[in-house]
Amino acid sequence: MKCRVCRGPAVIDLPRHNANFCVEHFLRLCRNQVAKAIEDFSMLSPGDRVLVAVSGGKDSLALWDLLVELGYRADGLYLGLGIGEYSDVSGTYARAFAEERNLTLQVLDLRDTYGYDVPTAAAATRRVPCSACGMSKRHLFDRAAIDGGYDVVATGHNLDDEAAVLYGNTLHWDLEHLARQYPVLPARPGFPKKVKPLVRLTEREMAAYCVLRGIDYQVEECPMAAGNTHLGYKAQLNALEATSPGTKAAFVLGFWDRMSPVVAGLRAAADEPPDATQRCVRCGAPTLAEACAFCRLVETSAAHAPVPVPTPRRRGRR
Ligand code: Q46
Ligand code: ZN
Ligand code: ZN
Repeated sequence: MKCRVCRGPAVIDLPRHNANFCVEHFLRLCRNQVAKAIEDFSMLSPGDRVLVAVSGGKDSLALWDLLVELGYRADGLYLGLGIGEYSDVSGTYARAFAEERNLTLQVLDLRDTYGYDVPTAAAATRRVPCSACGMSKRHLFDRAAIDGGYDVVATGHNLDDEAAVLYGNTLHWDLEHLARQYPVLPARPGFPKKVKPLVRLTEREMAAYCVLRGIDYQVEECPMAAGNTHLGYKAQLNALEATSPGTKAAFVLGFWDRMSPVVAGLRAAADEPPDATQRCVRCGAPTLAEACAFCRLVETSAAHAPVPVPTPRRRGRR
């Protein structure tokens, strides 16, 4: 197996590019794919201060590494979600990554700061854990970015994540979410700009990137993700990709290239703040109610007795 670029020994085959790559040229391909996504979607400007949403998994740590490699000023924020051993180990990897590279990592723990964790919030609200978790993450990353004077929040959503979401949105013809599915969300009053620079790279490529860059990361899946419909969509898309390499990239990148002009009007409407002048009486975030959804979640969850975490499912490094 030879590298397409230098004909040296290759370490990875990428069927969707119909090519193999050595370490140096695979890492360069990853940097180029991120740079292209940033340029194509006007995600970042050279002097931007970037806040990376760090989970301790392969995608967010690879993203942080790639942004620093590309010369961006990027700090990290790790949220302790209180999902038992899974969160403890994830936090250890995030801290180690930052310490080894002398990067700035803020750490915020839901239980220590707000008196709840994700399993307890799920029980208190009687909704799936990802609902309370996602709302907490969105609110706290937004707030940290605004308070810290960051220009943009970067998240590690990759091509597989976007393909699974697009697949679900398309199966249900969910026009509102199709309109919102875009790798850049502009800043608006009370909310920072948000970008997804890994949208041209797959999960497998991000795992390989971490291994080749010596980045240790949390390989376990979140124990609260069991039954998540997106995992099923990913499996189906992987089956399509195996028989027809490039399907996922064509699906997602083609959507943004060809469907975005069609849904642009819907997206502009979705990006409009409901009422930029109305603010949460507790935290000051934009909201339609007296207290924002996050502050109401905190109130409900902190009053609930702590709920234990399910045992994590084991899986190997991909
Ligand atoms: S951490 Fe949170 Fe994910 Fe776990 S509870 Fe769901 S949303 S699956 S990225
Ligand atoms: Zn090479
Ligand atoms: Zn609030």
